[in-house]
Amino acid sequence: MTTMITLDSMTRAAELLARASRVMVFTGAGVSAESGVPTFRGAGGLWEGHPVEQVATPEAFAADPLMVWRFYDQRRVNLAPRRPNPAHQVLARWQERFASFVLATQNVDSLHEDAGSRGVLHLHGSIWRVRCCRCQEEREDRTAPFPALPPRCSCGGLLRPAVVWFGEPLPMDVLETAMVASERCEVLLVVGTSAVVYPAAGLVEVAASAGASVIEVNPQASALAWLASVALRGPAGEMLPRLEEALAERTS
Ligand code: BV8
Ligand code: ZN
Repeated sequence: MTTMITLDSMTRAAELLARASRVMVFTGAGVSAESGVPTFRGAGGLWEGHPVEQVATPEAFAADPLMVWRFYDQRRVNLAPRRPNPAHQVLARWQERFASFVLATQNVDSLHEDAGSRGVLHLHGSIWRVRCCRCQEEREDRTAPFPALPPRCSCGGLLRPAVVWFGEPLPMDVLETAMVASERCEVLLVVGTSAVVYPAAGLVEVAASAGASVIEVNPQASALAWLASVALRGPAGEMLPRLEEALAERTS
């Protein structure tokens, strides 16, 4: 079923991109929805079963590492078979298409990389990386499920998911790089985020106030929809391939 959107919004979005040489994309859980990954908020959201303050905070982990690991181990098991959808694939192709292209994501999955994106800015870390609470060693670990929970480091220390929990600072270098890119970009494409989590969502405000044109791709209006000059109100897996087509017509 093709989502009916006003043709002029697709045309206008394509025209903005056709004229841009510095493009930035900011994604959230919605870009992975069509890969079968549950989003956080809204019906059937991931947080529904687990109020976020109970599982995605350092306090929750300190109080009950086993309960928090049960949540993350289950998410890793569910994520393991998931594959990129057409939205991830379009974004991976666009890294060659523009003179400057930066992709920043709030997602902790690796579907952008699996689709071929490189240098992805992971503002909230990665569910596929673990860090030792004792020796701080951090590494990629795809074991799913872990044979025993909570998993331990070779030093005997407790491992934690290398994600950013509520109340924790974002990785400074990653946030800084993303902020600079949002100040410089001519177009910011905001794909599949409710834009309620800060400081990540602040990227949209920084880009807009620096004069970028914001295009939102989301079936619903995000909290920052008012900053968008164009909204493509449909699923990213359908909207981005149509946008790629409309762009090709303008630049062939
Ligand atoms: C910090 C990683 C300070 C873990 C996540 C009041 C009280 C307490 C805290 C705060 C407060 N006010 C503000 C804060 C700060 C807090 C915050 O912003 N809270 C919000 C909720 C109010 N932020 C923090 O705590 C951050 N840290 O501020 O630290 C500090 C500074 C210095 C020193 C010490 C401390 C840390 C925030 C990071 C939290 N970690 N996740 C994990 O994943 O398990 S956040 C979590 O939400 C995910 O990362 C997710 O990426 C992020 C945002 O959610 P979305 O991606 O937008 O997903 P959502 O489900 O919300 O929306 C999906 C969208 O997709 C919808 O719009 C839907 O319409 C759309 N969609 C659906 N299908 C499709 C689609 N779109 C396109 N196509 C489709 N097919
Ligand atoms: Zn260790």
